[in-house]
Amino acid sequence: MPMPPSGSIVLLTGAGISAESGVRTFRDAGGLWEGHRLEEVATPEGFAANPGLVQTFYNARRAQLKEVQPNAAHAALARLEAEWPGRVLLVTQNVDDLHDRAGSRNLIHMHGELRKARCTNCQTIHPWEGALTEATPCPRCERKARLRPHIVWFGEMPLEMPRIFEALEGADLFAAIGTSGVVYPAAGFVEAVGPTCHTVELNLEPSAVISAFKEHRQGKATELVPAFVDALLAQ
Ligand code: BV8
Repeated sequence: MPMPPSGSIVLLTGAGISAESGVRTFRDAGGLWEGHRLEEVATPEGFAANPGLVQTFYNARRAQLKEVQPNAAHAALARLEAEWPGRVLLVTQNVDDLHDRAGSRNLIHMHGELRKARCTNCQTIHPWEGALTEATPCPRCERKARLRPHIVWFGEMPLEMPRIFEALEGADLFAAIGTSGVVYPAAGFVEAVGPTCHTVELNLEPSAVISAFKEHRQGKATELVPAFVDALLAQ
């Protein structure tokens, strides 16, 4: 892999890295999550129309986090961050906490996190483990019916975009892992790196943007990612 020995690495992960931990991917559900259409459960309009349905949908996914564990791919990326002499930034589209639990620290959840709630009255973001209901008061401003999942829905601006694009511009290596390349702006990140940056896609299937990558490796994340990290750390 052509890159300087302490170069800057930017990683992008999607649902595919958590698939082998038992977290359903977005595409496997065929765009239907637990039988719900995207528009119903992952848009601000859906939340406004039926907040109870959306809170129940996210409460179930938040509860599932207690039943799943990080896998060897999550662990390998945490090891890369700990042992690589240069900068490593991990940007994840995933709202699960598996990268956090695997030990990744320089981590951006660009689509938000299941284990956080945001008050639409005072904008405070709270760590949140249990269920959210319309009756739950905001711990800070005490207003009821104003807490929502701290999740970026379709039509909403993903988080920390300036920081992500700054890292992409200076990257010597960009790797996209387990993402279908359908959802923007994440799918466009590979186009935002400089001309000398090496780009590689690691995926079970070719993504929608595979042609934009200089290299691609096909297989399961728990096999590809540890080998990818071993090769980087051995150079
Ligand atoms: C925005 C939180 C602008 C919710 C999510 C038309 C064209 C282009 C773009 C658009 C368009 N119409 C609308 C848009 C914009 C829209 C978009 O891209 N829509 C798509 C559907 C066309 N994007 C947005 O709305 C974004 N915001 O654009 O804002 C703006 C500008 C100004 C001001 C305000 C706003 C916001 C997008 C964020 C939406 N929220 N998540 C939740 O999770 O509940 S996105 C959702 O899709 C998931 O979070 C998921 O992370 C994400 C992407 O999916 P993937 O992670 O890639 O997962 P997927 O299942 O698709 O693929 C899995 C992959 O893993 C596959 O490739 C598979 O092969 C692989 N795999 C499976 N198993 C394994 C594996 N790989 C390795 N090993 C395995 N074992």
